[in-house]
Amino acid sequence: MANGDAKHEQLDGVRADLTDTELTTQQGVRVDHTDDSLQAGERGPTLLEDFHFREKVTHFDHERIPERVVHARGAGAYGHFQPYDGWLGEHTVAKFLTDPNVRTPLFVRFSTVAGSRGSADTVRDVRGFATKFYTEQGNYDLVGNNFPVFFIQDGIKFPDFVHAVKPEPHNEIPQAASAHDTFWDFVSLQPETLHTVMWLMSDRAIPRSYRMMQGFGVHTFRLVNAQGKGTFVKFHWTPVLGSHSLVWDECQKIAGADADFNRRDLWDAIEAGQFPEWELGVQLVDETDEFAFDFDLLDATKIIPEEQVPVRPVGKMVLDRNPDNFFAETEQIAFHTANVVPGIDFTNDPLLQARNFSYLDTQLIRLGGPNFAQIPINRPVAEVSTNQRDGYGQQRIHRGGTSYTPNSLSGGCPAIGDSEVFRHYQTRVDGDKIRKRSESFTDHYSQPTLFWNSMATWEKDHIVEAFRFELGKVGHRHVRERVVAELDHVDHDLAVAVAHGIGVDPPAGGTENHGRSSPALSLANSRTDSIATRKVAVLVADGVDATEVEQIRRGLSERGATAEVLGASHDGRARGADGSEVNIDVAARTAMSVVYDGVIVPGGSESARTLAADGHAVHFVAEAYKHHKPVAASDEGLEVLRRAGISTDGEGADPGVVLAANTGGALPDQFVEQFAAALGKHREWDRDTASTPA
Ligand code: HDD
Repeated sequence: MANGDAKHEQLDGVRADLTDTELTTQQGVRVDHTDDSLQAGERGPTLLEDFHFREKVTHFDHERIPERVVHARGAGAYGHFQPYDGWLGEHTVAKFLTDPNVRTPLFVRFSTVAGSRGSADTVRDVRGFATKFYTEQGNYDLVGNNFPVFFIQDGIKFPDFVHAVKPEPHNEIPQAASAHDTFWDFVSLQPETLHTVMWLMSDRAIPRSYRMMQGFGVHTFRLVNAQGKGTFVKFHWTPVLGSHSLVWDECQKIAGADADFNRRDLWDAIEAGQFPEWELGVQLVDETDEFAFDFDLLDATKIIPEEQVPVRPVGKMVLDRNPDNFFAETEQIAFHTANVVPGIDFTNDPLLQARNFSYLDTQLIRLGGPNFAQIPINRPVAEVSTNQRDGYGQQRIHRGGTSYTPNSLSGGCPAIGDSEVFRHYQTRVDGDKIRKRSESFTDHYSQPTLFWNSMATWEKDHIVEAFRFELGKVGHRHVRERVVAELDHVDHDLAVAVAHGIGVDPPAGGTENHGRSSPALSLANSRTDSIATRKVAVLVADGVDATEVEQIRRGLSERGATAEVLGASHDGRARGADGSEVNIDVAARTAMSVVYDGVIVPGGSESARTLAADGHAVHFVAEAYKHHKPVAASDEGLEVLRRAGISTDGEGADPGVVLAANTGGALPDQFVEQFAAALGKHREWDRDTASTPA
């Protein structure tokens, strides 16, 4: 397969394994001691001569680099991309998108936007989804998000937007949260933010997993074919596992219980060989249709509804390898929207144009100089041959006496090629020099309304709750009022519902809702037929029915999910009712239900009695139920559910509660089957959990 492992072969040259080595200085001198500094006598001062001490501490003093000004918190992995076939060749000369025999190595970095490097994963935020394709024709970076739209239309507003959402400057509070006055002040004064704010208040902003979220290139880009003809394109990543989200209460608890929740999930899945996969799809618009829409294709606050222009599949991405070193790879990777290859070009989207300046600029400060493309993670697998020389951290030893074009002294090399070169898309540009937003960018309400109309009832409820939570934290009343007034232009019912929750008078009635919707926008329409990689907690104590535990383990594993048995001590054993031993995977006291997708309490009277009397276990079950997760129990285990306030009488039980009574020691086949079906649905959203005490 062409190119498949080219990046790894390249990186093998710099991967360092220190096993069986002896400690040296950076100069390769072996040291005899590293625990005490060189001193003038016992209890005496440290000597300047101690080069080992100075080198060790100096390096430490310089170990930190500036974190990314946005998207500081992230996690990444290696993988590859391969097109299914060559159909896109009609529209682009980009080989990695059109040659099914080419498997392109890549690195993806997922991120949150607002928080610092050490902030929690499960905050309400946009997720970055940046992919660096190491193609044979040079590096191509698709620097996208898990939302298809952005908060602003022109990059000159980016510093304003980011200053508003970041912690407030006087006290640096709050961390990694938009629920504060400056963000909502900005939103209320800048209606172009509204569409993306709707996404931000939706469950899209709290993904269950990086592996279960979509990715979007956001901008309209341009594909260019061999004849130089352009076609507008929007890029989409669709996760094979479907798109699923957490609930807000859960997110806040996970932020404490496991701040690395999404990062760990990605890492663990890859280590376990459960390689995350996405399909790359494109929406194509012929150039003759540039003005066929009721919005401007250059406006990054707009989507092209999928019902209007379908997403056509191009190929598949698989992530199959974790980095060896977080800093060297995930921290030092440098994305840039202007890293394009022949066949992919820009449009005049003013947000994209600004990005094409900003990303190169930011790497210069972040990575310390103009040679950051030589850092191993950033190096293309394509040959690099430039006349650029010198600069901090130059890694190459360029031979020869010329570093300019044209030259005759080096035979004119590097020469200008004539095949597979990047040729900028040619178009006529004509206009007055003006500082003005295009009139075609002025409709800020139709698409937020489209998004709202497309939501399932439970999604709408979550959006209203999110607005209430966020605005509930806004101290300035007039800001809350202005946001509600803006929402009234999106949908009157939404504005009224939000107003009621935040102590603001409901608005009189705004713009009429246009009534259009786009089903593709709803998470309710994502796939629900797989439980692959889901994690289920099985609560046990001494006296548990060991046969049932085994049946649950096997049944879930056969369907691609994992059962983790929670008991008294990690790596310990519980005594089964029949005297056998049951392995404990996780110490129950260290675990919270929020990091699981569902919970099962097997039978066994002694075990069930212990758990029913254990507040932690009862809370565990109640909390899972509150978060709409599937909950199951058999025989005496039902008592634990009842203690958690969950109805176990056949009539009162909801579809996400799976029960097996009088099993006689073995679970009926349909027990795991029904539980798996509920797990596949992800959550039982219609469950009323208002009174659940958790
Ligand atoms: Fe940006 C990082 C995505 C608008 C300026 N951005 C960054 C990352 C992602 C995005 C995923 C993290 C890359 C990584 O993992 O290293 N940004 C977007 C999307 C945008 C967007 C989808 C709108 C469609 N960004 C945007 C604008 C500007 C920037 C308008 C500036 C005018 N973005 C940056 C940056 C960052 C960045 C300051 C910070 C660190 C970095 O670039 O490498 O240059």
